[in-house]
Amino acid sequence: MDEVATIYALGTPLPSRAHPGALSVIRLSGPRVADALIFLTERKAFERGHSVRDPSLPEPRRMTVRSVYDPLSGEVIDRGLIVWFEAPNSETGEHMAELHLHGGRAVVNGALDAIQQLGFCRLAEPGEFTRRAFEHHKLDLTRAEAIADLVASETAQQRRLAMQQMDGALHRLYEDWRTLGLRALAHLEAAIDFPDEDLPTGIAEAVRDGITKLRGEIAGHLADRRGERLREGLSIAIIGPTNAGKSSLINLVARRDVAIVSETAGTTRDVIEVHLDLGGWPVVLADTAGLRESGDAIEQEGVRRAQARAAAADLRLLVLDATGDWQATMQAMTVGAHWDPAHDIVVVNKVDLAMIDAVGVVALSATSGVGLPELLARIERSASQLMEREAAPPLTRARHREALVDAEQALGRALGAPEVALAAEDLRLAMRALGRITGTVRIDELLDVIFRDFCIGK
Ligand SMILES: Nc1nc2c(ncn2[C@@H]2O[C@H](COP(=O)(O)OP(=O)(O)OP(=O)(O)O)[C@@H](O)[C@H]2O)c(=O)[nH]1
Ligand SMILES: [Mg+2]
Repeated sequence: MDEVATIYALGTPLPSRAHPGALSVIRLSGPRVADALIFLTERKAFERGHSVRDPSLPEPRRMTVRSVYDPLSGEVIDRGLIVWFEAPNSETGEHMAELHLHGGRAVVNGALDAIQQLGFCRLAEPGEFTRRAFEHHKLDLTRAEAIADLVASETAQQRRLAMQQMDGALHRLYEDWRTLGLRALAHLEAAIDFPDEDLPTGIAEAVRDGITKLRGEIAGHLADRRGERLREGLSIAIIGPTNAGKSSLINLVARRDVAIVSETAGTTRDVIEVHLDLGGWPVVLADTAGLRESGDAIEQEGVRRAQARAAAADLRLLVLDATGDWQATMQAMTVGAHWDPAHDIVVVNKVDLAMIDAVGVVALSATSGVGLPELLARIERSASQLMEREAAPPLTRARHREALVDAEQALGRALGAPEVALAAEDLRLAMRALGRITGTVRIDELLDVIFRDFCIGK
């Protein structure tokens, strides 16, 4: 068997001339971290091939000031804070060390070169620290994914979701389901092993009820799109008749000219998107083509896309022109399956030109900004209603969704199976699918892809 390599990597961004950092952190993990620490922090120890101090390692998990030396020349590269973590009490479960150095380019390059010169460490591959933590049972896959999400999170709500998942909320949910399923499976297997003694009807019913309940919970979880919305952004479509001021509105909210505004009706043809943080909610706001009957083929296509976007959006803003008969347009456009009166918002624009007197709608002047605070407050309110936190943590990744769909379908087949043995087989498949999410059931070729995927800083 190959010896496990001692790996190292810069954990903070590589400093550039334009962006040197105050600090940079280099991490090491693996069986020879203690040697590396001694050779890097004791001058000439590398030449001698051993340490003179006793005990030469700093106390574990305590920051210690040390000079870092070039092992070959003995030159001081920097003086910084060193931490030694003795296995298994480290993030990866292996011996680990952190070098907290000054964030200059020459310091970082000098220290990385020094480690390379030791000859027994290699640069970590993408995701390798996380993978080792997983191998040593320090993390399950959902927690590892949560760390990647936390690093990538841009809004406060995304951060909260990632923290919840990092605390193990999803891990517990999926493992609890698996435990329930495995218990039912044990009963079914007992029935197969002792076919003559019929399963007491009480138990058969309990097993059936258990599977039905489990399947219902998974289906409910699958129907819940909050987590994916939070990761990808809540999608909001701005819709309405031509010339109502939809593009003016997106420019106002985005505080820059993302869309062309003109008095020519039918200006916007394509869907234009901006990513925003509204009250901590990540939002993808989309401007669309004005809705009207048109002879122009390009504009017709724009209208078709606008309608598709409106239908697919989580939230719609209907923009109307206060100088026209906006009540009639509102009545015509707020009917049908795609309009959700509880969350969708009617915006009556151009109130600088015509006063309006109406309740339930937002009065706005996209040119002056009057009414914008009310509009933003309404969007935030709708967003938090749509995303309302329930007791159960939401599903966050397509990878989980796929496995849950497999599990749910297998449970459905188990319930309809004509024989106990077939039901048990389907139940086993369902439990395997659940185990794939947390990594309890290992699929090695999948793991490679997953870890490369959530490698931090890539
Ligand atoms: N006075 C006034 N004019 C506005 C206001 N909002 C938009 N306009 C004007 O209305 C015209 C149409 O604005 P747009 O933002 O291009 O309208 P649109 O809904 O995107 O139009 P299409 O893309 O053609 O569907 C432009 O001349 C804007 O300057 C407003 O609040 N007050
Ligand atoms: Mg427009």
